[in-house]
Amino acid sequence: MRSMNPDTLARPEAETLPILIAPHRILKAKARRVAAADADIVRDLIPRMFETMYRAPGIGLAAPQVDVLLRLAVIDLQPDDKPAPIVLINPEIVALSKELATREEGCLSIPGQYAEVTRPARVKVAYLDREGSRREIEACGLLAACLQHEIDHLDGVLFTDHLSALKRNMIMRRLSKEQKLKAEA
Ligand code: K1U
Ligand code: ZN
Repeated sequence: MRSMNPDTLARPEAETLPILIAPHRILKAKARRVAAADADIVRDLIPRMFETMYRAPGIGLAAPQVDVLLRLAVIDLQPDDKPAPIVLINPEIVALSKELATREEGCLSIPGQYAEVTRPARVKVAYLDREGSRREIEACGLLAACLQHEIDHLDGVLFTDHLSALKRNMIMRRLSKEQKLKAEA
């Protein structure tokens, strides 16, 4: 077996996984915590999630988006085009700033749709890394938004849930139309 690329945590031979598209009941479900008994599944899933995210392309991916209801997510913002992979197992938000920030978000489960989302500007997250070591990360900017977006996925929350019903319905109608056209093509 070829080894894992230590830079990206992807494996060249890792198969990509199909990404669930909203509306889908799995995307609205709460994922369960990763337990010691899940070690083999998680070890196999991580490179496939990175490969799926890099190929999409995206900067994050949560396990429920690939039909796995576990509290696991991967992120890579690739600052300066250099890999900076983060594996989050059982992530928990331990602090959120009162200050808010608004930025445009997309979602691999809501392809082609973007909207301005307002969230706490800074976040502190506790999690286990892929070796099972306890870690904390403090973030602002895009990483803070991405951490909150991925943790939302683990609780069945989509970025559209942060919008008004009017904007949410508009995005979901547009997505449905575009998906139908894509299926017909
Ligand atoms: O979880 C997801 O659906 C992935 C999502 C993460 C995210 C994006 C923006 C703000 C918060 C969270 C995406 O990666 S959407 C695609 C995207 O943002 C992107 C794609 C290519 C290059 C750069 C960004
Ligand atoms: Zn998303």
